[in-house]
Amino acid sequence: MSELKIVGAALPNIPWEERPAGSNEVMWRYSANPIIKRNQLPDSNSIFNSAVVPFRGGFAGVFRCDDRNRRMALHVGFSKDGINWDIKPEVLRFSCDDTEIGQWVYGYDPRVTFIEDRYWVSWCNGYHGPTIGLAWTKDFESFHQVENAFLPYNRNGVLFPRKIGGRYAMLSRPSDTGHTAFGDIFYSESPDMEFWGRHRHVMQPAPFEVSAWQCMKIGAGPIPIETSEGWLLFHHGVLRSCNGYVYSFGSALLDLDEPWKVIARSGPYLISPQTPYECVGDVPNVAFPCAALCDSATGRLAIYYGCADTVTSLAFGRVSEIIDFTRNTNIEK
Ligand code: BMA
Repeated sequence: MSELKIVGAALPNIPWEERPAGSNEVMWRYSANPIIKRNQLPDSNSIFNSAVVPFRGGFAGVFRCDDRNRRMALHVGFSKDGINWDIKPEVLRFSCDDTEIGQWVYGYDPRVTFIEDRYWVSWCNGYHGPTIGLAWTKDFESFHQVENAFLPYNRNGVLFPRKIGGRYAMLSRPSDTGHTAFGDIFYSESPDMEFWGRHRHVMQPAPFEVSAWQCMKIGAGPIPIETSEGWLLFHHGVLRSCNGYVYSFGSALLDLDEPWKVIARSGPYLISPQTPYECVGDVPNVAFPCAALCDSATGRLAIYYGCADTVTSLAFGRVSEIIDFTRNTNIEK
């Protein structure tokens, strides 16, 4: 196999900790998790399922902060090192040309990516049920909301970091009003970030006997990472146990030009809720990734994931090892 190439900028200041001595885990947790506590803001009940990107030599992010009325809101944050975050106490509000669309109802589970000349935010946006909201910013101060990408109900809208075949591209997970036991990932294209179509099926929950952690529903996580082997996608999966839902995450490799074609998909999870901060909180047993930083020069990777719908943590890995793991444990035949 030729040498792996990762597309994207070098990120020498990526938050990082080496794999603990004696560990054989493909991904390992940061020793000082969780990095963001539930009550970091004066009025926050929980801060989790949040998205970060490199910004002006440091990092910026959009954070899901549920307040003490248990309203779901988004907040902007900045960090020099990706670990210690200054999250703004005021809620993020978008400007929007259309008041019907711009009227804020609720928003959660943001993702952020840089495309061409601006940062795009996608999130689960309340509009007669959850759908995919889209907005852009250049400075993380003013944010401009555009049309919702899809009809409700839809969640986990994740943009690709560049146009594919000349069009913007997004993964999403059509669903319904509740936590119903279904959910496949689809691929959609847009010429202009407003009209979305050419929908393609990407992947469905795995059979229970094959990979039970992802057998009930699945959803795309962080922005896919472009490599010479394909797009590296992290996705969460849900197991319905006798004691409630369990959210873990694993990995898949998607075709570079036709990303609805799955090259490989991990059978085992990478991270499942096992530590106290993942198992205990407002919603126990949740590990839910929404962002990844990658240093293309070294292949080091840092994933930000929400824990128990309460706090935010970091896990580390190496892109080449995760691709090998995905191929070696492939369940897509
Ligand atoms: C999902 C989303 C996530 C949440 C998860 C577990 O459907 O609502 O925000 O982390 O459920 O509660």
